[in-house]
Order: sequence, then C-alpha cells, then structure tokens
Amino acid sequence: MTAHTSEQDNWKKAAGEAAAQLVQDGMLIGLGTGSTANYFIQALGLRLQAGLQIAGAVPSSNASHDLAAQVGIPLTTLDAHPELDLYIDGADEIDPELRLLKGAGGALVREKIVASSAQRFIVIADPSKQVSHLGQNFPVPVEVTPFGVSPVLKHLQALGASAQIRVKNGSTFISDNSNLIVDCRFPQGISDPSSLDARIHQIVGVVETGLFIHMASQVIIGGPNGLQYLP
Ligand code: ABF
Repeated sequence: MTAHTSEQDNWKKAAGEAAAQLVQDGMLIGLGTGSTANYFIQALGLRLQAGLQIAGAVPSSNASHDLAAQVGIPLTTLDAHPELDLYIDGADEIDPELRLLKGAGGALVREKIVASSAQRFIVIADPSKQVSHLGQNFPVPVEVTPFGVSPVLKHLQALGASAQIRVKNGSTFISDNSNLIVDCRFPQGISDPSSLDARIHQIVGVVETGLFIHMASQVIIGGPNGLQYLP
C-alpha cells in the first residue's frame, strides 16, 4: 500500500500511542528503534509525565537511548535487568505468520537481544510493512564482525544472496556494536525464512541476522480504518 507520508506518519503514530497504552506501572520496558518506535517512546514519555511509573527501560540503540532520555524515560540496562516485561518496536516487513524482517536502521543485534529478553514483543507498524513473503521489499541485513567480512560474503553468496556491505551517506555503515552490515537480496525469493536464518547463523563471523522468526507476540497496525491487532 502506498500512502502520503504524513498519512503514513499518522498511522505509525497511532500504533505507537496504542502500544504506550499497554505499559503498566512497575513494568520493565524495551524500547525499539526507528520512526514508529520513536512515536511509542514519545507517547510513553507523555504517560510518565501524567503519572505512570515504570521500573525502567532498555533502549535498543544509541538513538533510542537519546530520545528516551530527552522525554524523561528512566533508563536501565540488561545487566541490571536481564528480563523485561514488554518490548515495543517497528519492523521493515511482516509476513502473514508474523515473522519479521528488521534492521534497515542497522540496530538489529540490540533489537533482537532486547526482544528475546522480553516476555512479550509487540510490533508496531503501518500497512506498508505487511508483505506476503519476507524479502519482498528489503534485503536481509546480516551483522558481521569486520575482520571476517570477506569470507562471510563468499558464504552468503553461496547461499544464493547478492550480498553488499552497507554504505550510508557515502561511508561504510558501522553499527552501534562497531560491526558491518551486509545486505543480502535473494533473487530466487525466501521460501523458508527459518531455515535461511539457521544457515546464515552457521557462518563464522556472522553476529546476527534481521530475520525475527516467531518472536513477535502481537502486531499492531495503524491504518486508514484505525488499529488492527494481529492475532
Ligand atoms: C526498526 O526500525 C528496525 O528494525 C527497522 O529497520 C526500522 C523500522 O523503521 P520505521 O519504523 O522507521 O519504518 O524497527
């Protein structure tokens, strides 16, 4: 679905605000990254100003850390609190089984760690993120230790990927973990995301992939007809 940007922003905002309503007193929250997650962070900041008291929040990126600090969210770490109640984040693609492709923003490793540390992971999105098959609109991002990137590229190509080291604004993109991101397009399509994820993980030097398989507890889509909750 294509939509005028401001309309799409309103849908992202509606999903982010709906997610903020799910936060309860005393909870430990994971904060996602990206424009949709930013709406959630801002809405959570407003709820805190109105009296909500959370036990703390763990950001999934330096950018989310900075925004959360700005809006008065009390920050903590996974070292202090290794188990969270709720993680809220956006996604790049969501398939009918609620499998996700994430990482266009480059924060996939911390996002996956925070997501896997939370009892519930709720995805917030606008309808443009819904796809029939993962890999339709975005490449699969793979975070790689710089020392091993050349052999990793060869292994990814052997899996059928057209693999490219991510460049942003003319420079090689470096993640918050000081790693490289290799974007992998699969011209044949991705028939089994779970098996692809497992095969990529077998490559030494790979830190993590942007395939989030059966991690989402629920998806909230903001759209022209209001909010849709999946399942
Ligand atoms: C994070 O932000 C990433 O995993 C994903 O790449 C991106 C989605 O961004 P946006 O909400 O700006 O579309 O969730």
